[in-house]
Amino acid sequence: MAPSNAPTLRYFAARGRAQFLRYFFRIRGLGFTDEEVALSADFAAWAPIRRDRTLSGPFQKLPVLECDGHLIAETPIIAAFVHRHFGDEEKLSAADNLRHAMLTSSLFGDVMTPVALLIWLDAMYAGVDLAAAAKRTLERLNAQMHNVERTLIEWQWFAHLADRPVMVADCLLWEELSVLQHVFGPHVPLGSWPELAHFYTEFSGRAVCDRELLARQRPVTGRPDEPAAIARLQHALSATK
Ligand SMILES: N[C@@H](CCC(=O)N[C@@H](CS)C(=O)NCC(=O)O)C(=O)O
Repeated sequence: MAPSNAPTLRYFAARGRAQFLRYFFRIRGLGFTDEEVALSADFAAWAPIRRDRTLSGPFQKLPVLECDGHLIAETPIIAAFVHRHFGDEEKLSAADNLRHAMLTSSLFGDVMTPVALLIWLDAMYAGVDLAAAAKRTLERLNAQMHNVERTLIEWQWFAHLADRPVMVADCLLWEELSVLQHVFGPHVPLGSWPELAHFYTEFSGRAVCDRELLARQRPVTGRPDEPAAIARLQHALSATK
């Protein structure tokens, strides 16, 4: 189903909870307005938008998606809406739609969220043991990605990728694999997830994703001076070896 109007994606100038949607719209050639709210330590650009619930949505947070008269908040709900609205739900069986929903839910809750929390951790909790937190988070992420890989093999996700268009869940999986490498650098055990590593390098949307990453070099989160925070995390992980 083709939407009548191009949607507007409103989010911070960060990868965060919206980058996978940027990939999806671009890979599928769907016009959209990528409305970025500038990041700064005092969130000056965000304050007036936050106050205006016609822009910031019911919970005054981003992302929101404006599409065909709807103002949709909450990342998982936006992902489900996009999957349905742009015709992908009807291309899949009921079982496969459930699988796509399960994968996106797990990637939001078990990968995207802990990575963002870790990036912010020492800014939020002064004196926190960053090395211990980074090590434990990475262990849990590693276990999670093993489970994701095993399950996607069982679901024959990779075997059937070429039989359908790139969908929201693929874009989210690619983005989380990219973020894990960006944040954990040499510590991320990509090689121990061979099927995920293969998906990452061979993804048919990869050139578009790479172009988007190069065109706008956004941080993962709005944490001030995120590169230094990521360097501290990687240094802490090296020191715990
Ligand atoms: N449950 C929401 C969380 C959204 C959220 O926390 N967004 C953050 C940016 S990633 C935000 O808008 N922060 C600004 C604020 O809370 O004022 C979702 O899944 O979309």
